[in-house]
Amino acid sequence: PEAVFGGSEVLPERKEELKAPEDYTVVLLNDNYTTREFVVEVLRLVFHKNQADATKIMLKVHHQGRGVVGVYTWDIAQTKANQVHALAREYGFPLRCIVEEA
Ligand code: NFA
Repeated sequence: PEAVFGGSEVLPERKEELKAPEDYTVVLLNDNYTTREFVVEVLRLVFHKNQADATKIMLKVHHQGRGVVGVYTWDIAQTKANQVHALAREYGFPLRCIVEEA
């Protein structure tokens, strides 16, 4: 698409190239085995949530099946998802999170 002059539009219509890169949502998924305490610890360690916010997110995931943890660049979102899975494996929990386009 080209730039439109003579109107109010003076910028190229390439919104996908102008969008800020913070566009990947990390979504935490519920399961029946991971302890509530472990989920809260992961949210504090990996996502820098305080106790109150971590607890709020954990309960939302527990009751609704999934919940948004945060929105990040692609690299940061993938790294955090990997950290969650590495910690879960290390402690023997099946906790999962997914990265979705915002
Ligand atoms: N549903 C888990 C339990 O009852 C807790 C949990 C919350 C697990 C959020 C995963 C995500 N022990």
